[in-house]
Amino acid sequence: MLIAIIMPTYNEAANIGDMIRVLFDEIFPLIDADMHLVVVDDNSPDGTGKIVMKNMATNDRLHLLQGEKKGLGYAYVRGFKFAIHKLCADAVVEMDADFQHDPSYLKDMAEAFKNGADYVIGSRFAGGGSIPREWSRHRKIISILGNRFARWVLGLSSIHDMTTGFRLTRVKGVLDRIDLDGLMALDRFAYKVDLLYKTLQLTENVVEIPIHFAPRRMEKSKFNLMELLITYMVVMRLRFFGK
Ligand SMILES: Nc1nc2c(ncn2[C@@H]2O[C@H](COP(=O)(O)OP(=O)(O)OP(=O)(O)O)[C@@H](O)[C@H]2O)c(=O)[nH]1
Ligand SMILES: [Mg+2]
Repeated sequence: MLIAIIMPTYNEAANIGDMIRVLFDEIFPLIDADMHLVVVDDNSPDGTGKIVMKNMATNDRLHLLQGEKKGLGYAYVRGFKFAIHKLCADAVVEMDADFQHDPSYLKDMAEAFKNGADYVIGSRFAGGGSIPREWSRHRKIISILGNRFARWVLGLSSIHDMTTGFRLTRVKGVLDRIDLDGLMALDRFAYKVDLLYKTLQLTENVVEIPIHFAPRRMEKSKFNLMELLITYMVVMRLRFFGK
């Protein structure tokens, strides 16, 4: 069983070295699967790619895809395709590089997949999950209400987190049936809602794992109000056009 973690990076030089070390030295040995990490770097000017390359010299389960900066969804699609066609992965994981997604949840996610789940959602809003206490009140309200709005509009009350960036997806019969290039808003964070919606049309075999979403460890956030606005537009388009 091969699980590929797809990790997009843009200017994450302060995080990526630690992340590679924690994953390969501490987390992957605890998981009963062939674990690979695919870093999808958009030619970060801070040298993120160079750090990955240095580590690749001694690690054949670490991969780097570099390209021009087209946005988060495009980076993920490049990573998914590599995992599906080059690594023949059984599952892929979407995960951030800034330690907001605690790598220790990977063990539970892999376990749920092994037990038959097609889709494992790291959920900040399921009972027991949380968003960072350090976030401003403004950002907390946007996150909570935006998520509730999307759930309500799309009638997906059984799923508690519509925009989480931490998810495992089975390849066979699920991810390989989705037209990845046709997803909406691939240049934005909002592709996540469309991908979630399309994945849920293919399977009901879904497990939500409550996660504590930590504050970003280092470097700057790439999230902004435009991401939010486009997410609303994707939600409305899915509601009224279904695609
Ligand atoms: N390759 C690539 N990676 C990106 C791009 N935008 C963001 N990322 C990465 O995607 C992940 C999520 O971005 P963040 O800036 O952490 O967004 P966020 O978690 O919503 O915001 P914070 O809570 O403030 O960190 C990080 O690993 C980023 O480096 C992009 O355009 N291209
Ligand atoms: Mg982040």
